[in-house]
Amino acid sequence: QGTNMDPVLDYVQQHYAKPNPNYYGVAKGKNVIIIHLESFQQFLIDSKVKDQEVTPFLNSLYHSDNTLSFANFFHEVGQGKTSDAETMMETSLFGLPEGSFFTSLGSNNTFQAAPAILNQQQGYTSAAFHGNTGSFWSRDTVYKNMGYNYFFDQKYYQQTADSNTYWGSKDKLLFAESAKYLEQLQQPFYTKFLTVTNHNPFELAENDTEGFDKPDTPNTMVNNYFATAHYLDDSVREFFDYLKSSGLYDNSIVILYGDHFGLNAGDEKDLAPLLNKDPNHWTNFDHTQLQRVPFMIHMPGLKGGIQKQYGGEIDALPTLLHLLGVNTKPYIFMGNDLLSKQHDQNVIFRNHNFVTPQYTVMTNNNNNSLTIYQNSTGHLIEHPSKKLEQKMRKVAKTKNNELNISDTVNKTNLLRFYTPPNFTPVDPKHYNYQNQFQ
Ligand code: GP9
Ligand code: MN
Repeated sequence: QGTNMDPVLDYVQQHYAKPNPNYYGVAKGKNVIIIHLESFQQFLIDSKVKDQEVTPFLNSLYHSDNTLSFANFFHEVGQGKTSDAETMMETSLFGLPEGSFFTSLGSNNTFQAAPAILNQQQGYTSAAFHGNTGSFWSRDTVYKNMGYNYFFDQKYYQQTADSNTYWGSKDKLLFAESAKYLEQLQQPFYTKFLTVTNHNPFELAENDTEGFDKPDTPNTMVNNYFATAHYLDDSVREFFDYLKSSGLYDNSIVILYGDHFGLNAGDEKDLAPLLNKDPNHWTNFDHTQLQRVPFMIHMPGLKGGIQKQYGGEIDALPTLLHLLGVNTKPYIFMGNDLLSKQHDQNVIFRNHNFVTPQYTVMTNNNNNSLTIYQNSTGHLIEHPSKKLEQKMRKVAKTKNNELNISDTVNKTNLLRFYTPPNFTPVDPKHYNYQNQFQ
């Protein structure tokens, strides 16, 4: 066909990790509920401010025997922020080196995305719930290409004087008002709830965080971040209460993930004392450690526990599909199953820095040098051995190749030339998000 699919297929085949037999299919036929925790960083889990737990409910989920909790899971977004996280979570391809894949190409490209795969393989109905305007990040068109059956955007939620923050419906209202739509969905369903309240500048009315005493750092952004994270935590607790009382909890698997950092690099020195770190010795290593975000998989009866293996957003979809008993081999995915013995634990960021279970590595494009930190100590390795240096260069090469392959697929819309067996490309014309269930 004159396309560049061969190197892509080679990479995907080599990089495939076969499912862990202890987990393959354990969630087969369950409803899938994905909770997108806006700007939520892993350091919030188990953190305390003035003796108060910041996120008591998420902490309880993190430590639940029925939750697979990934302690070393990193966001991998670029400028496309939330939309990059969605790209990775739903397609296991990366966002672009510049800009947002959703807004620049997502409205026209062919996808192999979770909603379509699950619909065609296992009869799932899909829906996205988000309290911001539907056209933000071009979601109203991109979701059609992904095969989302329903998209409930801002116009499906009440708009009153105090129902919104700048980014849309407050999270508690989003969850509460989504129930009436959720209940009408054909099961099994694949759904995602995109929260917004914990978004920069983290502004929220005092009475929404009553009883929570913010930190008193000199940085308002830092102080507010803990308050909106606390609110988000409580909104998830309320949603779980609803899931349990409605009975949906018993036949659902819930995935929770943080999309990316909330506090910018410039705010980290003010955050440092709250993490018992010295702001005067804040390094690139420390900054990179803060790129951890939650990834939790919760289901009644699931054999959970805190997972130490390293991974990132690119790995979420193959992990989930294997739990649902879907063979991922036919699809063009860049990530691989976090639960597989063959899982690739090297995590690349969009700026080409990367982490391995042992090292955190900065790549300097100007002089092609590597700066290597030891994860166990946080120390810079001043004079790395030739052997270590070579090993890290090899990782850099492989992972950069992964980014390049993903970019080629997205930038040249390669999936239009490659239809996996038993997959029908999505026709966006079949989807319409006006007047759903009203
Ligand atoms: C907007 C929300 C925020 O709808 O998803 O996106 P972000 O600014 O985090 O990319
Ligand atoms: Mn975001």
